[in-house]
Amino acid sequence: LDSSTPFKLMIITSLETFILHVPVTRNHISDSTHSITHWGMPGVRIFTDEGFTGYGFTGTHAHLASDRLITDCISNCYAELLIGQEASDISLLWERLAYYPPLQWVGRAGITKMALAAVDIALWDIKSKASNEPLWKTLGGSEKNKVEAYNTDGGWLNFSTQMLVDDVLRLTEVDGYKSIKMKVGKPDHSEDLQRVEAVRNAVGSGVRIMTDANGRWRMPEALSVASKLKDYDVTWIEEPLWHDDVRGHKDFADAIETPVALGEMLYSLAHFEEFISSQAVHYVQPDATRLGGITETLEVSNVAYEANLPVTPHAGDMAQTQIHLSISHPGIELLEFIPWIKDCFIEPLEIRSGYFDFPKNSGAGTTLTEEAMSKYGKKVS
Ligand code: 0YR
Ligand code: MG
Repeated sequence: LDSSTPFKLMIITSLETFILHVPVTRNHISDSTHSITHWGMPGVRIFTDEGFTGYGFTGTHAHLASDRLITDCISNCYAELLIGQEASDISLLWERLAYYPPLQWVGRAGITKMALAAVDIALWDIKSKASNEPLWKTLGGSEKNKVEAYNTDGGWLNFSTQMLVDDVLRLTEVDGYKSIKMKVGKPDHSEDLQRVEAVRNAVGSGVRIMTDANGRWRMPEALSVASKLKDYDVTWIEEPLWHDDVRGHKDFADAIETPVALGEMLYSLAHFEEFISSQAVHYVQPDATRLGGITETLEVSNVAYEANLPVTPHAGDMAQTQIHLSISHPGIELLEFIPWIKDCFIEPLEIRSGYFDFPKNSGAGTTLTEEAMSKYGKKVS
């Protein structure tokens, strides 16, 4: 190749937003703070003059009015910053959107950030489709880097103890998972410990159990329940306190033996840096659908890795796209998985004996089937 050959440009020509509402397994699930029947996927398709189409989406509780705030942000505010631009200039476009004066004025977190996540993922999808390789390769990943899956879909708080035990046994004994997560945060705290004990007794000592309180507790109950989790060899307690409380999580982490996991509700690298430098977190859980996409999740993962903290991404995308960055990042060995949306994609994720298969198609794994678009699609406005 002649070194003077210019790179082929891929100009963004147009974009279209979408909103899918996909049913969860068994009609309805709850954790301590949320109760849902569908997973929401507000997202965007970005078209280029080279014929590559990028798909990106974020994850919500499938509430149409709030999902539309995200798609409106993309089509009414971000679109004019993207159309006519070079699609592979991801860092430049990320900055342009994240620091766009009128939008950063009204939101450096929440809706604007989740809209940015969808756009960033779609741009990475285009970039790796144009390179004709899966995103994990574009990001420098290797097939030597196997990623373990832990399954959250057997551990919901609305399950009876019997259902919980049956489901966890199916996941571990039939499907081969070596790590599972269960929810805590029942109104009656003794019930939390009874459920953890029942699961530990059922699975024996060879399975990792993670627990997740989804931000429910106040400090006294957090300390009282979590101080006993060590008796059941629990790998981590996730989101014991409300999401923004750095000082509280630091005090909590100092007081109990079980490590603390959090991050699924943090919207920026700066927020992660605060938790990490305050030693308020052990397992760092960035989510590419809540941070500004793949771009910012890689930055968070680097900061955590430097601080010798394991990175275990939260799956707002149900792992569909974060499997790629997990394969590529040395700090990530374990990734959450929930199966709700996998069959919406051209290449559904597969898990074998508790490990993710390596995606083979080019792109970020986000290309939706036409069938899913028409079956679960909602009107965007
Ligand atoms: C349901 N994983 C989580 C679900 C789950 C949430 O609200 O989104 O429980 O994603 O906390 O760690
Ligand atoms: Mg969680």
